[in-house]
Amino acid sequence: MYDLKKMASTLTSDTTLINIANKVADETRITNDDCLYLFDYADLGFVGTLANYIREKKHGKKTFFNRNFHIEPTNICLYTCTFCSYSRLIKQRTDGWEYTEDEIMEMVKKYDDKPVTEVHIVGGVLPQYDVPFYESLFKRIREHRSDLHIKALTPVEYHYIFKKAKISYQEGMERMLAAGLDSMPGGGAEIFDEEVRKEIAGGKCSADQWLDIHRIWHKLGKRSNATMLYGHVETYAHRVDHMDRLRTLQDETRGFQTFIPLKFRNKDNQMSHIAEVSAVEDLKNYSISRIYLDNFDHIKAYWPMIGRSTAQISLQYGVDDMDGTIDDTTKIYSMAGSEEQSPALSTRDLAKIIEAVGKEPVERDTVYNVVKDYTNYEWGEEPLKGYISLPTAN
Ligand code: V47
Ligand code: SF4
Repeated sequence: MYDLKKMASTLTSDTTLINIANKVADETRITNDDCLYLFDYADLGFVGTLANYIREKKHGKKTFFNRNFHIEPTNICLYTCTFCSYSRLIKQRTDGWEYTEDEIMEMVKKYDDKPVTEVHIVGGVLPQYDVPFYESLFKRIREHRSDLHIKALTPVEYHYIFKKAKISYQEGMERMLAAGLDSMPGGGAEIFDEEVRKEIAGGKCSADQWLDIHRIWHKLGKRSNATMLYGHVETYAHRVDHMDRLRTLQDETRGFQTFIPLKFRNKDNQMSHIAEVSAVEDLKNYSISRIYLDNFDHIKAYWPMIGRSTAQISLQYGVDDMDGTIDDTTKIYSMAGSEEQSPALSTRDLAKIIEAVGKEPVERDTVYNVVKDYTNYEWGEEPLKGYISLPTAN
């Protein structure tokens, strides 16, 4: 590794920033005040240098991705989060979809001959999608394809369905585990600050409830992810507070695998009047989260939301994971205005995107076991048979 302390002093004469760089070099945790100072005063070059140093120390040039597909059981939702472009309210039910268990199983079966390792299930909240529904669905998926990792639902859904079933979070998560749930995705976290949460995600589970459900799940020996929706009405202090609550829980349980910053996209929602933040802000945010969350192994750039180009650049700014091939199976971001309208990348294309910035592509499973290391892989001329379809060329 290079000498970060020396490098930092060539980048800035600000003693607070130099002290933060020294902490990173010495593997000393930065404080909330340090974090806020980085947001307020550091430039992209500075935070990027620190973040890439940490990223290379943890993972070298390895960049992870997986092969997955999404199922969104419904886009109709009882809640009315102001940032959500995806949900159709009950009133506009004709615009929406509500898949039955059999229809969802048909979607799963479409992947029977594909080498996917994960199904990611998340959607709106409606009464018919309750504890018995999900227990039965998870059991059927497990029976149908035992090697497919089920990453499903967030505390938003769990809080709702457990309350409806009048069972505790503990009993509920134990039942989900018994039915075949393998891990939890990171959604529904938004911003933990109570005031902001009330403004943008009123009515759904609180920050404490979100954290409690993850805590219980981790204590059952299982893993999950965490997200942060940024770039809307929150301040930098709110972002620091959000990451502080995650870092604190992670100290207790070590159950989080990946932190996924989600950039607010402003198409067709109640916050469309708010301009989206710049790519520089996105890269700063990735970098600072890499620096602050010293107890998280991975930082993910979710390319269907941020776009493949920014995701590619983010690999120099602390990010070591690009999520998956997706196969055009999620609508959440195309409906919110992402440049990725039909998100699908073949394994080969994901690998090429990663290699183009000098990194090494590694296919992982959901819990970061290496499925295949594609470093220096000979792809040949033709797309590989059986791989998920190639996207449009750039
Ligand atoms: O919680 C909704 C976000 C999340 C918008 O764990 C929006 O591997 C931006 O959590 N602009 C759901 N974001 C998606 C999610 C996720 C995605 C990929 C991987 C994983 C993982 C988790 O999407 C919601 C919300 O924060 N979202 N609307 C919007 N307009
Ligand atoms: Fe419903 Fe989730 Fe959209 Fe909120 S973000 S309205 S909980 S689908």
